[in-house]
Amino acid sequence: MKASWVADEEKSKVQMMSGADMLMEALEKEGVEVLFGYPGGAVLPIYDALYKKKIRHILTRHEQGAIHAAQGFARVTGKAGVVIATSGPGATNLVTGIADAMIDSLPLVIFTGQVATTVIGTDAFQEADIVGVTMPITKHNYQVRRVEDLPGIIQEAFHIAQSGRPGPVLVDIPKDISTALGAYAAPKHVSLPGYQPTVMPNLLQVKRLADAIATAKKPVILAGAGVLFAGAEKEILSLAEQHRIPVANTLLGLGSFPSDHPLFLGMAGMHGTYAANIALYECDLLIGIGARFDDRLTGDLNHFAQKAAVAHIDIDPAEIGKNVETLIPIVGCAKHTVSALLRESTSSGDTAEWVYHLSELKSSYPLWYKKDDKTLKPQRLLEIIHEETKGEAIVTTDVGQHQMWTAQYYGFSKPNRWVTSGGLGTMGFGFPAAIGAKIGNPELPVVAVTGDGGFQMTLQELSVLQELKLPVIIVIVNNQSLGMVRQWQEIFYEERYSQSLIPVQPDFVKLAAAYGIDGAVAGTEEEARQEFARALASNSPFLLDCRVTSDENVYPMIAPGKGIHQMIGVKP
Ligand SMILES: Cc1ncc(C[n+]2csc(CCOP(=O)(O)OP(=O)(O)O)c2C)c(N)n1
Repeated sequence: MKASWVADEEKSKVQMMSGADMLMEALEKEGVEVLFGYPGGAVLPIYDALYKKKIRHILTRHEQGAIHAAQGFARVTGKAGVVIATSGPGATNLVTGIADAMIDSLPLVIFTGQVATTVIGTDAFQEADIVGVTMPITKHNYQVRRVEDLPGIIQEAFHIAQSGRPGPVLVDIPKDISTALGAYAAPKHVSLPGYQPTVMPNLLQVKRLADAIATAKKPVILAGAGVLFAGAEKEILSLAEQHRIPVANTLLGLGSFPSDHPLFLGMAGMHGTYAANIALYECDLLIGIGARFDDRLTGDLNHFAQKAAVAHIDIDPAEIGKNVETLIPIVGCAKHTVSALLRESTSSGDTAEWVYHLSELKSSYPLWYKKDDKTLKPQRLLEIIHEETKGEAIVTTDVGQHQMWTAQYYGFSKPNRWVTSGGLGTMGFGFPAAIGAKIGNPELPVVAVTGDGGFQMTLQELSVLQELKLPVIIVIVNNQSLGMVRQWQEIFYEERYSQSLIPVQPDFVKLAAAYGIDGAVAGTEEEARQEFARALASNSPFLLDCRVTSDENVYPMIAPGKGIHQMIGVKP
């Protein structure tokens, strides 16, 4: 075994290869099966090397489509999404997706072409300093200056993107590096002394948390996306059930806890449930797991968990204490940390009264909307989609009201089926993300819930659906407005609807038809159910234009600047 490995290494040491071929070799070594990208001058040698390879390449119709598709792929598979774009405009078209992946901790490896090293800094054709531009929005980035460095850099890039707190890593490859011949040596292992993410928790801190659990009367778990990245759903369920601790989710943490579980309070934050937000307000012990405590979750920090001892479990030490003062900081992976906690915490506090109080709040102040079976209510539409897919689908969204209604009404109960742009709030994300999600997980139905506004930001990717015949169902929640903007203008700007109403819309069904995609309009519950069922059964691309009531608002809501307990639109 050893001898053959040595022989391989010896052989590879003397092998001369172009930079582009080294890239292909490295991608194969990383087990990459699919790339999302768009060609251009600076990456021509890379695309030429790809031509000879079996790696699948999805040609999106815009680089933003490629990166959002890679994000959808990463979100449902847990593997790095891989993107290629050319220099200059190709690279800058990726910027929104890179920032989005950074804030939502999605593993991506992005290869950008660059002008030749001989002309860097001369404002050469299609030159943009993408390394400089993306410095603050990547977990790490590189510009390759020696062809021999490529295999090692690529190995590091995958390692950094996928380990610790995942994130996007960019590798900028000047054109002359892609064409240069170099001695290829397969890298052996990554050695980064300055980057050693802490996976195992400090057991003394775990013991402190176990002690706090043993005496807490009003504990609550806030489970974020870190739980999903770590695959710690079972451990969180055991922790909650063992100690009778209610659980709330962040927006991105949905799916990490069964939505029909009696201890589940729902999503917390700006459009969270009353029970979840009051739990975070009144609790005496808050256990945050893989969550960032961002402002959309906490509301005014002066009112957030003020009566609580805060324990924060996160793999990224920079998150702990960043927004919320933390009494018990635990750096570590959610799975290992909660496993250690389960071993350590043998006694529970008396939480019976607290659990009863919160379940009363849950049933007394549920999510609500005015029902009307003659029109199509957007909330009802999401319930119908849940019923028709039996809650099993992968659902992606854009940003706005439809995103919040999906989070509130779809009822996610399984991990890695919820794909949304949480931190950056990127309109145009949902549809291309659905393409990547379907490629990553072809077994499950994939539904892209989008707004009539957001869909028009990346609808060129209909061409990809057509070409690949990907059975993605696009559901446009068509309220003929930039709904979330309209809602804020209604509530906080005395109904001055400045640039948010869009009465003239394209005929979306005809638009889909132009791409050879079947579609339908739905204006009632009945039509929505029928057409959605038809779409699902067709196992083909489908666009459903849902004409929902246009003056609907997302409630409940924490008004900007208010505390988490000061919600509007709560109705018994
Ligand atoms: C790229 C981008 N531009 C602007 C915004 C600000 N914004 C947030 S929600 C929203 C309205 C979205 O409208 P639509 O896509 O129709 O969805 P709806 O809210 O109606 O469901 C806007 C403009 C954004 N989030 N992203």
